[in-house]
Amino acid sequence: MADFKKSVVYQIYPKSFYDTNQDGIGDLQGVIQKLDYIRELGVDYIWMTPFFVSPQRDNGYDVEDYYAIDKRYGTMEDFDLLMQEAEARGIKVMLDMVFNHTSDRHKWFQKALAGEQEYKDFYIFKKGKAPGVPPTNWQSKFGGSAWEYVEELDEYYLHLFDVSQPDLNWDNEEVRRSVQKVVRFWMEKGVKGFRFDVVNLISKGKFEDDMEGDGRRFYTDGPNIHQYLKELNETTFGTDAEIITVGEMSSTSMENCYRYGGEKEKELSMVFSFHHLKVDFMGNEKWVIVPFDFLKLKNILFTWQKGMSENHAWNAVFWCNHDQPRVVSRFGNTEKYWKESAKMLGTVIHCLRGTPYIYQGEELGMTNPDFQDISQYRDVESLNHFQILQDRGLSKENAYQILAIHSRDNSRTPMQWNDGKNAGFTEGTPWIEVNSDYKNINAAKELEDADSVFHYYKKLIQLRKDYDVIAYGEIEPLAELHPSVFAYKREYQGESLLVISNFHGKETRWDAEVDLTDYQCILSNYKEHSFTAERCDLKPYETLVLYKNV
Ligand code: TEU
Ligand code: CA
Repeated sequence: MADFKKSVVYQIYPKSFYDTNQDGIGDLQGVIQKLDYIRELGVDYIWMTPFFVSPQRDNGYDVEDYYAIDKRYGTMEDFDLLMQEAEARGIKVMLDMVFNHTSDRHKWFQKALAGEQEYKDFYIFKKGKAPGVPPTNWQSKFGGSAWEYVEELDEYYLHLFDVSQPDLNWDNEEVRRSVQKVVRFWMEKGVKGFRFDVVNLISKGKFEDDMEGDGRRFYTDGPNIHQYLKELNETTFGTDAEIITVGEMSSTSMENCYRYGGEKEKELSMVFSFHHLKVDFMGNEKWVIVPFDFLKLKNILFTWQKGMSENHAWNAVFWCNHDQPRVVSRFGNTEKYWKESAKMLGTVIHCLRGTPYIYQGEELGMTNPDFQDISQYRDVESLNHFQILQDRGLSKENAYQILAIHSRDNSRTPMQWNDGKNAGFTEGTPWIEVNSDYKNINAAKELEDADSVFHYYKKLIQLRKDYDVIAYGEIEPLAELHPSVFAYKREYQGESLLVISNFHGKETRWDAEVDLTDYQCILSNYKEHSFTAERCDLKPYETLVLYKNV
């Protein structure tokens, strides 16, 4: 059985990882060449975001052919070699399956557009309510209506994401069978993990106008979702106990996640949820500037930690991915305490109950690039919202400030390998600009520095292997109302772990709710610490991992 509780996953966004043929786009050969770097870090899995044939309107989350590699990334031979080379290093490969929608260039959709009923049933086509009025008022997650009119058919199709990403109709058994075939194809290639993109959106409910919101309550965690996941499990990865799975759950509820990631449910190994990353939103509105709410962040994380634990379900724990800004820019400090805060944030996540995910460059403390002009952005969501924000009356300057904080491109700048041209990512012109801080923040420099963020992440990963309490322990929140301290206790078979972190740039004191006698510090981002049996005095962004075995 794959012990995903002892494992750490490293996410690779191939487009921005390493370019070997100098076309400015990272490729599979690039991943192969950097496998030794990944092994050095000590992770168990690499999760590769989609590299299948795609028009790349949404960087591969718009799949045109699930069975073939996009030429930009390489060939099937490259993929097979990657599998071999990864295996030789004890690294397993997790693929990203995008089954809520396809690209509009997928042959199924092309046939649907040509009027073939069999394939129209693969998607969600509906008549408008009246001429020029879409079937419902639902909004696309990338802005605008979620429906697109097709004149030849006099019908609309649903696209919860970009107009080029039509939603599949999972209520059609043929769709479910086709998708299962794709999973089995990649299983036969030795893939040992799957991440399922926005998988809690696949079961659509009633098609009604939403008078309270953007429509999400009608299709999120929909009526047949658990049945469809159980069926997918049974017909594909459930036959191989070595395979781990994670579902990306958009705007989900905890009650549903008890089942998605439930030990006995036979759905998925674990779930990504995002509520803790909306603490710098206004409700569901991301395109605003508000300081992050620290108490809310703790409250959400702790509520999920306890709820999932009590209900025997498993979380993926993470700050970063290819859709999120860089965490050190978001919740840390990119100036005086860059290194301290990057290490602190890593510690908070890695010692929680759940499987930690590291997004490429996070282990170096990579930051948001602070783009100043729309020409620097590539992401369809950012480009759409740059316009939408101005249509709402905001100035260009204001729109830029908001993008610089929230754009998904913040995490998509090239991986910073060294201080040479384009940070060593490519000799050509990178598809998206390199962050200008690469002379200070890069892998070559950090590999040589024993005190670097990289070496600290290495220790965090190793800690999970060395201490069962991190992988299997219960969790108890501490300091819940403290304005700057994030603290919790883990316990397992006589082992006790305390993780105490200062989330702010000022010294702070925590009057401990637990007796700190007999605890030893096993990891910290400072050399000297000050704690007694009753309290902890924490320096800016200080983090302490204390351990005791009775
Ligand atoms: O993302 C799903 C998703 O809804 C968000 O992460 C989204 O990027 C955010 O809400 C926008 O504010 C997944 C993929 O991770 C993302 O890259 C894809 O664009 C999306 O699905 C569509 O496949
Ligand atoms: Ca390339």
